[in-house]
Amino acid sequence: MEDCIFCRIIAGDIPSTKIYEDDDVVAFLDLTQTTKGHTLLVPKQHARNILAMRPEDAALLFSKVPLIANKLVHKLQAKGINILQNNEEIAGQTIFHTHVHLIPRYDDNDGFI
Ligand code: DGP
Repeated sequence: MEDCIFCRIIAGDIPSTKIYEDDDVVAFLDLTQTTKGHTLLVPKQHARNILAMRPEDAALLFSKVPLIANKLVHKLQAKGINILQNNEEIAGQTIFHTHVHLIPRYDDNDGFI
Protein backbone atom coordinates (compact mmCIF):
# COMPACT_ATOMS: atom_id res chain seq x y z
CA MET A 1 0.00 0.00 0.00
CA GLU A 2 1.45 3.30 -1.12
CA ASP A 3 0.36 5.32 1.91
CA CYS A 4 1.57 2.75 4.47
CA ILE A 5 4.83 3.70 6.20
CA PHE A 6 5.77 0.09 6.93
CA CYS A 7 5.10 -1.00 3.33
CA ARG A 8 7.43 1.80 2.25
CA ILE A 9 10.07 0.62 4.75
CA ILE A 10 9.72 -2.94 3.42
CA ALA A 11 10.10 -1.64 -0.14
CA GLY A 12 13.23 0.27 0.90
CA ASP A 13 11.69 3.68 0.10
CA ILE A 14 12.06 4.81 3.72
CA PRO A 15 15.32 4.01 5.52
CA SER A 16 15.31 1.72 8.55
CA THR A 17 17.78 -0.32 10.55
CA LYS A 18 16.87 -3.88 9.59
CA ILE A 19 18.03 -6.61 11.91
CA TYR A 20 16.34 -9.55 10.14
CA GLU A 21 14.63 -10.26 6.83
CA ASP A 22 13.31 -13.33 5.05
CA ASP A 23 10.67 -14.01 2.39
CA ASP A 24 7.79 -13.39 4.78
CA VAL A 25 8.84 -10.84 7.42
CA VAL A 26 11.18 -8.03 8.22
CA ALA A 27 12.38 -6.85 11.64
CA PHE A 28 13.72 -3.32 12.07
CA LEU A 29 14.48 -0.99 14.97
CA ASP A 30 11.56 1.10 16.23
CA LEU A 31 12.18 4.84 15.89
CA THR A 32 11.27 5.44 19.52
CA GLN A 33 13.76 2.96 21.09
CA THR A 34 11.68 2.59 24.27
CA THR A 35 14.67 0.57 25.44
CA LYS A 36 17.87 -0.21 23.54
CA GLY A 37 17.06 -2.59 20.69
CA HIS A 38 13.28 -1.98 20.62
CA THR A 39 12.35 -3.80 17.42
CA LEU A 40 9.26 -4.21 15.25
CA LEU A 41 8.56 -7.52 13.52
CA VAL A 42 6.38 -6.92 10.48
CA PRO A 43 4.84 -9.19 7.82
CA LYS A 44 5.79 -8.23 4.26
CA GLN A 45 2.22 -8.72 3.13
CA HIS A 46 0.15 -5.73 4.21
CA ALA A 47 -2.58 -6.32 6.79
CA ARG A 48 -4.18 -3.64 8.96
CA ASN A 49 -3.64 -5.65 12.15
CA ILE A 50 -4.16 -9.12 13.66
CA LEU A 51 -7.93 -8.72 13.40
CA ALA A 52 -7.63 -8.60 9.62
CA MET A 53 -5.23 -11.53 9.19
CA ARG A 54 -5.86 -15.15 8.27
CA PRO A 55 -4.85 -17.43 11.17
CA GLU A 56 -2.13 -19.06 9.07
CA ASP A 57 -0.58 -15.69 8.21
CA ALA A 58 -0.65 -14.61 11.86
CA ALA A 59 0.87 -17.97 12.86
CA LEU A 60 3.68 -17.49 10.34
CA LEU A 61 4.41 -14.03 11.73
CA PHE A 62 4.45 -15.20 15.35
CA SER A 63 6.58 -18.23 14.48
CA LYS A 64 9.45 -15.78 13.91
CA VAL A 65 9.16 -14.17 17.35
CA PRO A 66 11.45 -16.58 19.27
CA LEU A 67 14.21 -16.18 16.69
CA ILE A 68 14.18 -12.37 16.82
CA ALA A 69 13.70 -12.29 20.61
CA ASN A 70 16.70 -14.58 21.18
CA LYS A 71 18.81 -12.62 18.74
CA LEU A 72 18.07 -9.38 20.62
CA VAL A 73 18.49 -10.79 24.13
CA HIS A 74 21.78 -12.49 23.38
CA LYS A 75 23.32 -9.79 21.22
CA LEU A 76 22.37 -6.97 23.60
CA GLN A 77 22.81 -9.01 26.77
CA ALA A 78 19.33 -8.08 27.94
CA LYS A 79 17.88 -9.74 31.03
CA GLY A 80 14.48 -10.34 29.42
CA ILE A 81 12.13 -9.03 26.78
CA ASN A 82 8.56 -7.73 26.47
CA ILE A 83 6.59 -8.80 23.42
CA LEU A 84 3.43 -6.88 22.72
CA GLN A 85 1.12 -6.04 19.92
CA ASN A 86 -1.55 -3.33 19.51
CA ASN A 87 -4.71 -3.63 17.41
CA GLU A 88 -6.85 -0.58 16.55
CA GLU A 89 -6.60 2.94 17.87
CA ILE A 90 -8.36 2.20 21.16
CA ALA A 91 -5.64 -0.36 21.92
CA GLY A 92 -2.78 2.01 21.09
CA GLN A 93 -2.16 1.14 17.44
CA THR A 94 -0.76 4.14 15.55
CA ILE A 95 0.62 2.46 12.42
CA PHE A 96 -1.98 0.37 10.63
CA HIS A 97 0.24 -2.41 9.31
CA THR A 98 0.48 -5.40 11.66
CA HIS A 99 3.59 -5.36 13.83
CA VAL A 100 4.92 -7.05 16.95
CA HIS A 101 6.96 -4.98 19.40
CA LEU A 102 10.01 -6.67 20.93
CA ILE A 103 11.34 -4.59 23.81
CA PRO A 104 14.51 -5.86 25.50
CA ARG A 105 14.68 -5.31 29.28
CA TYR A 106 17.87 -4.55 31.18
CA ASP A 107 17.03 -3.63 34.75
CA ASP A 108 14.20 -2.19 36.78
CA ASN A 109 15.04 1.35 35.72
CA ASP A 110 15.40 0.94 31.98
CA GLY A 111 12.55 3.35 31.28
CA PHE A 112 9.76 0.98 30.25
CA ILE A 113 7.04 -0.01 32.70
P1 DGP B 1 1.98 1.09 17.53
O1 DGP B 1 1.72 2.25 18.44
O2 DGP B 1 1.84 -0.27 18.23
O3 DGP B 1 1.18 1.17 16.25
O4 DGP B 1 3.52 1.20 17.16
C1 DGP B 1 4.01 1.88 16.03
C2 DGP B 1 5.49 2.06 16.23
O5 DGP B 1 6.06 2.41 14.98
C3 DGP B 1 5.87 3.17 17.21
O6 DGP B 1 6.52 2.60 18.35
C4 DGP B 1 6.82 4.07 16.44
C5 DGP B 1 7.17 3.25 15.22
N1 DGP B 1 7.37 4.02 14.01
C6 DGP B 1 6.53 4.94 13.48
N2 DGP B 1 7.01 5.43 12.33
C7 DGP B 1 8.20 4.79 12.12
C8 DGP B 1 9.18 4.87 11.09
O7 DGP B 1 9.07 5.62 10.11
N3 DGP B 1 10.27 4.06 11.25
C9 DGP B 1 10.43 3.22 12.32
N4 DGP B 1 11.54 2.50 12.36
N5 DGP B 1 9.51 3.13 13.29
C10 DGP B 1 8.41 3.91 13.19
